[in-house]
Amino acid sequence: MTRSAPASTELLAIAVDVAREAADTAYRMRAEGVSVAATKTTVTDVVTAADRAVERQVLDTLAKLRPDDAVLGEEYGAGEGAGSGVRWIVDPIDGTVNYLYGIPYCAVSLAAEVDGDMVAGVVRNLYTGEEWTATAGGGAWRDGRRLRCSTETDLGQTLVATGFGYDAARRAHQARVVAELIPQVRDIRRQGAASLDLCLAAEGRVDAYYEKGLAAWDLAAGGLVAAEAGLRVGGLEGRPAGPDLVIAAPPALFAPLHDRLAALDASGGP
Ligand code: LIP
Repeated sequence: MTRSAPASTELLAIAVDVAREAADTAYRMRAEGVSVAATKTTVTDVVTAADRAVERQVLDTLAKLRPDDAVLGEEYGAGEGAGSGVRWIVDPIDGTVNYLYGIPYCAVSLAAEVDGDMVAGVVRNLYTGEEWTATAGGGAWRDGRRLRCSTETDLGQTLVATGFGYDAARRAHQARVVAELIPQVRDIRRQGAASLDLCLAAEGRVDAYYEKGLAAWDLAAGGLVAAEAGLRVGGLEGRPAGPDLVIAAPPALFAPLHDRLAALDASGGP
């Protein structure tokens, strides 16, 4: 039995403060110049010293503020905590390749889960300072404005964001999928950071988003923002959104996009 967790608004306040400090660090380190510190799954799956330093900062701050909480981060993995029921999920710099190249589309993503349910999340573009927040049942917000997703109902008029993995064989499969999809929708946008793509979908700056291969930290905060803005967020055939496939679409578009992606085997391939 876990001890009673704080209210989602309290967890969100912590997440926002921690994310702001982390974004400041990431931005400062970018200005000082970053380079590839290591590669992960492939030679294009890079990690910079900033990824590691920012996640270390987030974890150290959370350990001081919430010592009994569990954590899961892209660079340092899982920490069990001491039974508080709260788990923090962090992507220190989502859009790492954009960050490396100085493209202003990368974010700190931090979410809080209580007993397995996502309850609070923040995504902060570390260049523009745009900040998306959400609490479960409390709506999605950007810089104080309540967000509502697109009301598009026609797949042929839908602007779809997506992304590709780092493995060449997977990318080849994903390219085949998007090549088939692109004539059937308004257009595609590949911007390079899942958490931001989900937040743009939350406010209708794209109509929908899908991607295969997301990790928990890519999806945690942006997925909550998207859902709280009215998007249906899920996977194929009733499965939850996850590494096989994430689809985030307005309710009227979810089924048509889902069926098109299923027919194209979007969750398949390597
Ligand atoms: C990125 C994702 C993005 C995907 C990129 C990359 P990272 O995460 O946010 O959606 O298309 O290939 O995986 O690696 O920058 O944290």
